[in-house]
Amino acid sequence: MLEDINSPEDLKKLNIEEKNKLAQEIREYILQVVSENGGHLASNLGVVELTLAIHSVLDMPKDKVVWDVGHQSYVHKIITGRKEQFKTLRKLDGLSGFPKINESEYDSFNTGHSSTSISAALGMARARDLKGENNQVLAVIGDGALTGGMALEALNDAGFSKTKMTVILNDNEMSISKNIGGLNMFLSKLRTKKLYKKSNISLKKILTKIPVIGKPLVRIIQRIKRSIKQLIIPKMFFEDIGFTYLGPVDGHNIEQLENILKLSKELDKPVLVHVLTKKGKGYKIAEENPDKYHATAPFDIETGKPKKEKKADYSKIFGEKLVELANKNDKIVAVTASMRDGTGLTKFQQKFPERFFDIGIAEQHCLTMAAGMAKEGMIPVVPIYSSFYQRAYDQVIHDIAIQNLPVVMCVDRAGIVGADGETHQGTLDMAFFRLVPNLTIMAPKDFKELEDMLEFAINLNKPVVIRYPRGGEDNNIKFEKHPKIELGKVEILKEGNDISIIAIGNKVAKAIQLAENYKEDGINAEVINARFLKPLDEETIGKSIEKTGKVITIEDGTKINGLATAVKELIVDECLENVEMMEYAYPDEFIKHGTVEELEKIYCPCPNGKFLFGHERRK
Ligand SMILES: Cc1ncc(C[n+]2csc(CCOP(=O)(O)OP(=O)(O)O)c2C)c(N)n1
Repeated sequence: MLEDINSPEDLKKLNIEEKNKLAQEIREYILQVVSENGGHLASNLGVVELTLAIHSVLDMPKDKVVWDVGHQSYVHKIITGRKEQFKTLRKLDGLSGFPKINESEYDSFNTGHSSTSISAALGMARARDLKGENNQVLAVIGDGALTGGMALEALNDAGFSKTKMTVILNDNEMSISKNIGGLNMFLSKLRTKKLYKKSNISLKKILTKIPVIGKPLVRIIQRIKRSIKQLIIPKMFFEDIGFTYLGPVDGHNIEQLENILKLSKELDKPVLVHVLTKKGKGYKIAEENPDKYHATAPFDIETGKPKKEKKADYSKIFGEKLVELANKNDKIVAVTASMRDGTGLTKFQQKFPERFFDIGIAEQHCLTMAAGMAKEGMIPVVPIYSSFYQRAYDQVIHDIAIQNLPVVMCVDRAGIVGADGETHQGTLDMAFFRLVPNLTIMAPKDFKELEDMLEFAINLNKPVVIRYPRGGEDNNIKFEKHPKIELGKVEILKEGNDISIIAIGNKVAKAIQLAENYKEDGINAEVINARFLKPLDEETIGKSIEKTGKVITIEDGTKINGLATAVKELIVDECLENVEMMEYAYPDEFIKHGTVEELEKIYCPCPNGKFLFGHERRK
């Protein structure tokens, strides 16, 4: 079947039985490619039938679909002319794992971060109305993403606006881990209403008897349905805020899905279609462990085991140290925005369930809630991926920094993260956090320094940011010494007179290697582990630069407003004369997808591992 599908038009020619066969083939294809390339498996296996139904009923690219988070867009990509390219999924210059408007006209809007789809779709629907056009606009959002504030803000606006659009709620009861929260409790009431399902079936029967669905008739049906439903479902939230609620419908039954989508198309107002799916559907190992197979590294299909042994990573070290510290200090609490496993908090939850809070995919609420706890004497530790901290910037400023509250903000996945691409690269946090008064910002050179920094941060009684990368330590360098962390003080790793190499975080290992390279040419470099981006150890760094007259900065952040900028400011402010400077930092660009190693090479300005200065550089 799949062989003949090159566009949604080909799909439309198939009958339901053929579409079911196609669904099976697509599952196998996704499994094959993701097991080789890595990627988001379980979410995609769960939306195969839903995606086929959407493409059967809609007329894309005229009609628009916004995929929330976008990690579940593989099926959509496969049937919109990217079947062959799908083999290059997440590879450098290959297909992105997320929708990209530059990749295909079928991708209506870029996504990657959660809970944006309803806002974007509503914007598109309003633009359509202003232009006098009549295309369909759909947002496909998971029950996890629905816990994000933006999604609720958008529902509020869309329901009230009466704008014609459809929100498909893909409800699999899972975020990455089990979904949480009051909304989830509400959805579970909807899921179990058998009577309500029946009323849908009768609705379908009525509709199939009528060749052309007249709008007034649909409205009458709506009214009947509504009155039945109000009897059954107390406080029908979606309807009360202005949506017509259709469902729940079996998300693996293409025929039922097509029927309900056709009905939603006829309604001239905001509609929410509640679709029940199973995460990991069709691959037993993922069905049983949907959290583990939400996003996966390459694995063996037979056993489900990863192809490469997983080594210790910063998140794991962080989680273990936090448990150790929490054993001694009962003020420590851990808060996660739906990323318990990814941020290393699983053990903490097991050990201290009452001091662990998963608050949903809601980074803004997460930080302000943590601020509230800190205000009342707790020490909240909040690990969030760097790119998701972007969401909570004002909460960090307004609720934490201004009140100088002791929240320990752990920025996981800092720097280039690789295959997830531009929405997930963690390259901006140093730049945006450095602007904020009252923040202390640090980055460890290795695991042990992360442990020391975490302990230091917990005792600091001020807002602190600790940033660390995805994955593990740099295996080429083993640091023997770990002098005590002191606020705003560097660690001098090697003394020298010719060049000052100043690095931060996991790039400190690179600084050591660079110094070794220079040694071959008889150049004696001083190597400084900055430890703190803020407050910067201006005295020690200033003296070193004054001594050598040449400085190299290395960081896994942007050229703008990171370590390089801080050192430049120091040079100018202190009137250090005749200083030559080279910086190793990421350019003012969004960084594409590929492996971390490939991307470091592309975005690294030192081709042969050495930096040139002055006239040599100009040549
Ligand atoms: C702002 C933000 N925070 C966290 C994430 C990480 N994340 C990606 S998918 C996901 C769970 C999504 O659950 P749901 O919307 O129910 O979709 P499903 O995968 O279950 O289909 C999370 C937390 C993200 N993409 N964006």
